[in-house]
Amino acid sequence: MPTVCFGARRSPCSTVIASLLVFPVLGAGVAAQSPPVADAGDFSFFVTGGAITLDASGSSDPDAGDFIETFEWDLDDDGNFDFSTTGGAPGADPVLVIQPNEYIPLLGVPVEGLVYGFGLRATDSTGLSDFDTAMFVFTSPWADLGNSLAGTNGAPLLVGEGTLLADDPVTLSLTSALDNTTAFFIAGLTQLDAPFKGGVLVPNLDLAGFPLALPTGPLGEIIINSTWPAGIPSGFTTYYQYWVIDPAGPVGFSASNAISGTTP
Ligand SMILES: [Ca+2]
Ligand SMILES: [Ca+2]
Repeated sequence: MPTVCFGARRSPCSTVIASLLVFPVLGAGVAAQSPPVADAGDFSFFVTGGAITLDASGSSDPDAGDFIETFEWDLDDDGNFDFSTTGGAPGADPVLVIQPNEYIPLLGVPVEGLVYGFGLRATDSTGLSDFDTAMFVFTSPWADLGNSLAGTNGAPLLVGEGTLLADDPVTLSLTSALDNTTAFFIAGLTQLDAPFKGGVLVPNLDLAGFPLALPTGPLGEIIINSTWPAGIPSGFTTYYQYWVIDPAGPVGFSASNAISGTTP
């Protein structure tokens, strides 16, 4: 066995060699911990008025036996974390559902189409942290399904407004219809998309009480203000369209675009 003394003049040399061999062994025993990797998730869309789901389940910790003990979220980008989960091995729950009454005080009523960034801090059991940002866009619960049929004043326009949360106000506005005529308001539970009087009838005739004959008045408008009923399950979609008695239409009718509303 070769003897290497690294110029040490102490004797015996073997003592020095033994010390050099011990250091790497001790080093392995106190291996440096690594911070976790925070992952705030992909770009997400949420319906205005609905709950948002913060999902950090893509986060991880590279150290064997270590785990992410705390997930913290900063929704209004003020540096203070507003929501958190914490827990011991195998780690904190990475998914957090935030209700509108929890996030509106921080964000205000969300602006549809605006991109929001929510900060995430993931901290492992040794206190090391990593940060990531989730990007969110709030979308309308209403969708424009098209299929208007032009009449005297062009294509009648139907617009839905409201969060579609229980007991919140909801408004359906028809404009650009022929004035002083009759319009048939159709609300359906399913989408029919059937050819009808030169156009397309979008809502199915499957809801009691419809079609509903209403006057367009001198302005060619019909504004319905109501309250969204309670008890409608999340993700439930309804469909709306007006058909207007109008001699300028291909078969004596014009039609509004159809819209759908989906409860958050
Ligand atoms: Ca770690
Ligand atoms: Ca905050």
